[in-house]
Amino acid sequence: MIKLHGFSSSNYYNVPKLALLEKGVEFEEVLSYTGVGAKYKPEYLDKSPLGKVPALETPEGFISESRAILEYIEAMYPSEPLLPTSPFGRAKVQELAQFIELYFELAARRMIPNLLSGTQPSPSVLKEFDTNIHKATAALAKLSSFQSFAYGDTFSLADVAAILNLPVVRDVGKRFLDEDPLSAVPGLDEYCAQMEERPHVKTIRADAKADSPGFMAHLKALYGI
Ligand SMILES: N[C@@H](CCC(=O)N[C@@H](CS)C(=O)NCC(=O)O)C(=O)O
Repeated sequence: MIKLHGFSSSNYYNVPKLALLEKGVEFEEVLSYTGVGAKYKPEYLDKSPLGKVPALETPEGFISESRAILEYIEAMYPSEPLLPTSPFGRAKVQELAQFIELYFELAARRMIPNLLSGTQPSPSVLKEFDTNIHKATAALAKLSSFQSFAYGDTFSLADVAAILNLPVVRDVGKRFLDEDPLSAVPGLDEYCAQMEERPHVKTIRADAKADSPGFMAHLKALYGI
């Protein structure tokens, strides 16, 4: 059976996890927090060269990078597809997923340490986030109208990206900008509420909540935060 290495509080880990759950693929979860190196799981570097989460253990070896893992999952388990059949549709889903990761998740990620440790980000980082996120928010509405799904009329990898990454951006915005930068995207609130009702999204949220004390204890033990 394939094994997914990582931890359930990680939005990147949850990307392949939600894909596997939605596709009904059996898999085993192997707990591994971030911060691998001399003090913690140095052997993990053989699974994921930069020590990043997630990593997928397959009969042929390990795969790191969530996007590559998704590609493997989709090719190996084609039933319950998470990509449309047409080349154009596939590209549009990937466009949206990549857009969300690059211009939302990565913009907010720089402030996740602040969110976790209760510290203030540097004013220059915050200003850059503020500028970039408002630009990206206006552009997002051009890529999706967030009706029932982010793209087309079935659940896809665009929904996986949206429902796992956009809430983090909202948390960062509300905490450090005193506003939800995504509130201006038409349809997004209703869409997110609907996605949260999906049974596998509920599992992801419940597992993240259950993992949170362990992750915080790990951060404290490793970094003192
Ligand atoms: N590009 C990677 C990013 C994964 C990533 O940044 N994961 C975080 C956890 S949410 C991590 O491992 N951070 C530790 C680090 O960057 O050293 C992917 O798509 O898998």
